[in-house]
Amino acid sequence: MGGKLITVLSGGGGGAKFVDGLSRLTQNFSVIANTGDDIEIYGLHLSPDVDTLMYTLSGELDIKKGWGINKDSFVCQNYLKLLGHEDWIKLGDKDLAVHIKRTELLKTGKSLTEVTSELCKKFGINIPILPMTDDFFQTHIQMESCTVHFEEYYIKKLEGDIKKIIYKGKKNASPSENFLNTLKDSDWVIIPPSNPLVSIGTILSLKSIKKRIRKKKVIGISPLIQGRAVKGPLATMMKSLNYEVNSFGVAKYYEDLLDIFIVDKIESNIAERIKRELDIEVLMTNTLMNTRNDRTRLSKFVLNKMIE
Ligand code: GDP
Ligand code: FO1
Repeated sequence: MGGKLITVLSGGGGGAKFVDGLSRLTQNFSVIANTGDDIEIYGLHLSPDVDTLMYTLSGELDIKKGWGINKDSFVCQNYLKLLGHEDWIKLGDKDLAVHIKRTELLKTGKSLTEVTSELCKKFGINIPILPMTDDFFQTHIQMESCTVHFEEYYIKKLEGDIKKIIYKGKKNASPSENFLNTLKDSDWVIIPPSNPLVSIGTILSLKSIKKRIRKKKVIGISPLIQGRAVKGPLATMMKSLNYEVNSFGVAKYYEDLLDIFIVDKIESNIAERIKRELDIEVLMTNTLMNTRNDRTRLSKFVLNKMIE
């Protein structure tokens, strides 16, 4: 790999766990964070995937929930509820402080990239977490009877078929400068087991990004194991949108980008099919990241393949 950087595209769940493992083996990478989940709540700018990455890498994450800060309290949120505020999205007191600080810094005219970098410094994180864009971008989910922000769909666990994913802002949003620079300096791009439709697809929807990534070596890891998501609505979403709900469907989604795809070791049939029908090199290993060891082991597996 020499001194070359690695670019990792990431959502907040599977992506953050993988990045955590990778950070224990190398510091030579940057993380591009999906900002399609960004939303304004109580006038504050939330950047859920940036925050999950930040809390994970700093060891502050509430691991049990998979989001928010460990041992946080909800005094402010509970009081807001008493005052009649909607509380479908739970904001812990410490978490709120982060959103207040972010919003305040953004109001001074700083970009989301600059603000994220400042926050990361406070959290003692050396790995660059780079928002995919500094421009307005929100992922919305169109359902039969309504269209909602992805956060609302995700947190309220809304049921029913989804009709369309809307990348709001896509036309006017540019990839951040740091994203483009990091990509330029990278030989390899890693697509960890994140949601292809609303975490990675969001990043890939930005102008020129797919074209730039095609010039790199790309290694991806399936977020589905035996057709099931480890967490979250991916399987339901894929079914609604008529994708095959398994690792083959994910490989097909990334078909024009992938050089190597990693599927779980219990998926040998699917692995064969991906090789045969999509002509992508497929590797098999345990892809479930339950423990810190799992995370490092999977990252090592990926790094070893890059060194070969
Ligand atoms: P989100 O922003 O919270 O949705 O997180 P990501 O987009 O980064 O990741 C969500 C996806 O990661 C889901 O589809 C999960 O199935 C997948 N995922 C989470 N943990 C694991 C894991 O340990 N192994 C694998 N293979 N996939 C995982
Ligand atoms: N996830 C939940 O399931 N329930 C919540 O109330 C919730 C609040 C929340 C607040 C701030 C934040 O940064 C993330 C939060 N999350 C919550 C997680 C978030 O919905 C997910 O990370 C999604 O963005 C999926 O990627």
